Amino acid sequence: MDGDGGVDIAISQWYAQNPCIEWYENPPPRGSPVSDPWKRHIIGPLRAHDLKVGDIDGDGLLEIATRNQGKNGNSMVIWKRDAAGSWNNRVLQCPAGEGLALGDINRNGRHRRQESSQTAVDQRLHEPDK
Ligand SMILES: [Ca+2]
Ligand SMILES: [Ca+2]
Repeated sequence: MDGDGGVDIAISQWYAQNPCIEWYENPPPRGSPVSDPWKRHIIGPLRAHDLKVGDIDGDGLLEIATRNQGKNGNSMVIWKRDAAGSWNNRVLQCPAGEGLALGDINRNGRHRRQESSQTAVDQRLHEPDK
């Protein structure tokens, strides 16, 4: 998440009163992942059942794609960090359901979000935001 070579962890709080998306900074290369503290960073105030991290727009920086579940899973949220380090998001509508995957499905060198839905037979592909 911070480009320092240490693999970080992104999660969503689910049961908190004010759920949010957050990431935890892996101590390496300055420390140990098992004995040093992981710094917590807040991304934004939305709950997500599904979460994937990838370079969706091909600019070399990681974005986050999230989705809720069931009838609340009728939208995906794309999170992108700006030059100042703040995370901005965009909500995209999709069929209700759950599941989320990233992949370069049309082989253009960039990830595309692929949603899967337990209630929809079809799967839809969405172009990444530019
Ligand atoms: Ca890191
Ligand atoms: Ca990117």
